[in-house]
Order: sequence, then structure tokens, then C-alpha cells
Amino acid sequence: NGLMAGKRGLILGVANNRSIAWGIAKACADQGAELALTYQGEAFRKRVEPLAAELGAFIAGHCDVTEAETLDAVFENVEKKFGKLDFLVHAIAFSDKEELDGRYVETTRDNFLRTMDISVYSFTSIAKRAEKLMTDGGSLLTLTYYGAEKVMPHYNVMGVAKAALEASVRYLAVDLGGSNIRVNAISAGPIKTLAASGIGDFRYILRWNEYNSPLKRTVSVEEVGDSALYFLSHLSRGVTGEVHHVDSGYHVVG
Ligand code: 0WD
Repeated sequence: NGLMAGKRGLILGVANNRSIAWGIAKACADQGAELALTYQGEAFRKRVEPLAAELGAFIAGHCDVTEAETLDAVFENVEKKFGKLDFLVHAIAFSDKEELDGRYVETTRDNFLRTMDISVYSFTSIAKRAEKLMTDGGSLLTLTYYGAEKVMPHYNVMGVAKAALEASVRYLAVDLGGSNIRVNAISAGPIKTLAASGIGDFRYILRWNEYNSPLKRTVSVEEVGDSALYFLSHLSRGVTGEVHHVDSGYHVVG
């Protein structure tokens, strides 16, 4: 342990101890990283504070990506505390639960725009802010899902959003490459989290992955965390614009 020693990172999207962002935060802290976390509103503050304390992480404040001023405040706090940033994890997505069921064609314009704003545009707006603090180069990582590539039951507008997010990874990789900032995504297999509980028939999706993936099981947030270490550390210094599957191999058969 010490792979991340001396590295300072901001992790967005810890809602509770089941969050994928939490699995990544733990893996980074175990390897010596210094972390900043955010919470979305007062309700999550109570959950995130003890988790941050567990890792000795700094709380950079309230962050709602639909309110640009909260992002500005978070980056200002990070700059004051850390001076610079080496890595950033974006583990944020949202869509109206009602529309993660039934037919994609029923998607409303309002929810389409909101889903794209929170789940796609936020990564670009965060990347822009992070670039200024990544003065020694850096690594940005976001989370995506196989529903971007193939139609998955109930994933609907979120699948369309993840496809746009994966395209953003490639465009951002080009824009930020000159500053030695790498941009990658992990496409995680299904994991029972708060966000996943909004997806219709999620238990069926979990079981389907267990039966059909090459490893015959689902993945854990710890496994996603360990894979994230590769992208956030110098080990992947030659890699950018990549979408890497951490899904027990499901994508080769699904
Ligand atoms: O099976 C899964 N759980 C997979 C998740 C498979 C593949 C990918 N992912 C992705 C998700 O789409 C998301 O991008 O991983 C990322 C993290 O999701 P998670 O760990 O599954 O879910 P959760 O623990 O709920 O964290 C997502 C958090 C939010 O929680 P809620 O439950 O309130 O949606 O994203 C945050 C919030 O903390 N979030 C926001 N943060 C700032 N501003 C906003 C917002 N407007 N909306 C949601």
C-alpha cells in the first residue's frame, strides 16, 4: 500500500456506504490518497460525515450539479485545502424513477433534459473546473453501464445518457490530453445501490448477470474500487479515452 501516496483527489457521488464512489474512496484511502468528498443536501450530509471521518477525508461541501454555484464553492474549498488536484471521480447520475420502467419511447422532454444534465453535462462541467487544479497532470474517472452499448430492460433514457457520457469521455480525453490529464470510464456491472433501486426489476437484472457472466457472479464496490486504482494511479499513465468493463465479463456474452 502506497500506490496513491501523495495524491490528492475529489470524489463526487458518495450517498451512503453502498455507493460505488464509497468503494473507490476506500480503495484510494487504503493506498495513501488524501481525499475530499461532497454530499448532496442535508439529508446526505449525516451519512457522508461519518464516512469521511472513517477515511480522514475532507468534506468539500454540498454539491448539487444542477446548481453551478455549489460546484464553484466545492472547487474553491478544494483549492484552499489541497492547492492542487491529482484525480477526480464522478459517480453521479439521476433520472425520474417513473421512467426507468416501461418503454423508452414514453420519455418526457423534461426528464430527458434533466437526466442528460445531471448524468452527462455534469462530468464536462466538472472536468473544466478540475483542469485548472490539475497543474501536474491528472486522472478523471466516471462510471457508466452496459446499457449505453446495448438495450437493457428498463434502463431507457439512462442508457441514452450513458452513451453520451461515454462519448464525452473521448472528447474530453482529447481536450485535456495536452495538459497530461487522462479521462476514462469504468463500466460497472449491476450493484445494489440507492440509485439502482430506482431501476425496474433490478433484482432480475442482478440474477441474470449472475447466471450469464463468465465469472458467474456480480461485482462488488470493492472490486470496482480496486479497478479504479489502476485508472487513478500512475499504473495507467499511458491510457486515456477508455471505457473499461468491471462486470464479471458480462459484456463478452451479453
Ligand atoms: O448497478 C449500479 N449501481 C451501477 C451504477 C452500474 C453501472 C454504473 N453505475 C453508475 C451510476 O449510473 C452512477 O453514475 O455509478 C454511478 C454511482 O451510482 P451508485 O453508486 O450506483 O448510486 P448511489 O450510491 O445512489 O450514488 C449516486 C449519487 C446520488 O445518490 P441518489 O441515490 O440520490 O441518486 O449521485 C448523486 C447522489 O449522491 N447525485 C447527485 N449529486 C450531485 N448533484 C445529483 C445531483 N443533482 N443527483 C444524484
